[in-house]
Order: sequence, then structure tokens, then C-alpha cells
Amino acid sequence: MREVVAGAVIGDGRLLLAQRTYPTDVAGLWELPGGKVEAGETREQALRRELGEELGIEVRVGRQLGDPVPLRADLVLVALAADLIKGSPRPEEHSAVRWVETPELESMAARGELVPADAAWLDDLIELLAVR
Ligand code: DCM
Repeated sequence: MREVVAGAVIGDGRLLLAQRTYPTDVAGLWELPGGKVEAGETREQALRRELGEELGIEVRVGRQLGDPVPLRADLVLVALAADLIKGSPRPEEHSAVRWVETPELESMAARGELVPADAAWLDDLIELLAVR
């Protein structure tokens, strides 16, 4: 079973979202940025590496957020809370990034603008934003 880690990155009390460019069924939708855990890596190491590569940011990784979401028979998506420590996200592999507060997150979810797997974490994300 392979794992994909996604970061619920908080900076200045807001949540970071990144806009996907592929595959076509989710291109244009917004996600928690992250990527696949490589052999020999912890989830935390994988998330720090992916966020460095994709966005040029450094984060402190925290707790698991919500429940894992199955993507395929052999692939599961895990969200980890994280705090921005250094850098300002510059999209290398996404078409755009944005920082959102709860009302905007809720509107985006209601309009179906989040990738389906990540939409499962809406309540957990709202709770995370509430305590920051
Ligand atoms: N994925 C997702 N939600 C995220 C990050 C990734 O649903 N927040 C999915 C999209 C792909 C798989 O995980 O099916 C691998 O992601 P990537 O293509 O970004 O490596």
C-alpha cells in the first residue's frame, strides 16, 4: 500500500490551497499540497520534501488530520496539519496558490472547487482553522 501525504498548512491563521493542473478530471480544482511517500521516508519527511519541491516552503509538521481517504486499491491519502515556518509559496507544479479563511473554504467546498478526496476533510479543516 502506497501513501500520499497532503499538508493542511496554516500561515497567519489561514489555510494554504493549491490549484491542480492534472489529471484532467481534477485540473483546476484546489487541494492540500503534498505527494507520494517514497521508500524509507516517514510521512513527515515526505511532506516536508514535497512542500519544498512544489512550493519552496518550510513547514513544521503536526498531527494527522481526520481519517485517511482511499484513492485506489493500492493508494491512500493522509492529511497532516502543518505550520508555515519559512518562505512564501511559489507554485512550481500548481497553477496557483491561495490562502483561505473558513468562509472562503466553505464557499469553495459548496461550489465543488476542492478535489473530491480533500473535501472529505472539510469539517477537520474548519476545526483546525478555528484553533489557530
Ligand atoms: N491527491 C489528492 N489530494 C491531495 C493530494 C493528492 O487527491 N491533496 C491525489 C491525486 C493523485 C495522487 O493523490 O491521484 C497523487 O498525487 P500527485 O499526482 O500530486 O502526486
